[in-house]
Amino acid sequence: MNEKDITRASKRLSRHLRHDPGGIGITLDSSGWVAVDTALDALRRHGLSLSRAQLDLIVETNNKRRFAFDVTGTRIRANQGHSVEVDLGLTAVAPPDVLYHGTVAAFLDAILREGLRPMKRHAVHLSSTVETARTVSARRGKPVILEVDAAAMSAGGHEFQVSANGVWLTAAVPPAYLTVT
Ligand code: HQG
Repeated sequence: MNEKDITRASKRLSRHLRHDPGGIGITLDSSGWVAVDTALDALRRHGLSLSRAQLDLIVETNNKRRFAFDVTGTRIRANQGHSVEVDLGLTAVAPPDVLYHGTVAAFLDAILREGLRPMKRHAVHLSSTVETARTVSARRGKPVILEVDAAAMSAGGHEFQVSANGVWLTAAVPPAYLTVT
């Protein structure tokens, strides 16, 4: 598999493990897991043939560690980013004092008015570094970086979780905690 094939397969996995399991006829359990054999069979029936070794390579080399196997190695899930209902079983943890969110100018007025909302996903995605926030926003255009006063949010009772791949998650960020950098 070359890099292009790996990226293509990774995008396909993201789609079905986060948003559209039904598109290949699989069902995720309540924690987002599906049996590896089931997923590979379903992908094969829908035009993407991957061996287990190739799947291992995709999971291991993914730049954002988007996927994980369970401890037995027989099930796979996306680490975060779902739009389908799943409970990842993450516990609330104290965030760093400051977190960042990358967006674009077109969304700024709405965000400063109503705060950050999860939109189609389960949670608002935040990062501990400006660099990651910049990369996230650069997918959409010229980055606008928002600083989130996570310490004040936490003190105010807002809960934070961190996914297995280091993405900070929270239900919503009211405008009072946001500063445009
Ligand atoms: C914006 C990718 C209007 C928000 C990335 C964002 C990330 C609002 C968009 C991960 C708003 C939602 C998540 C409001 C938020 N009004 N717009 N009130 N509140 N927005 O993709 O954080 O490659 O769901 O600024 O790298 O951009 O898929 O969230 O622009 O880690 O693994 O609404 O997705 O990861 O977009 O990205 P998204 P995101 P993967």
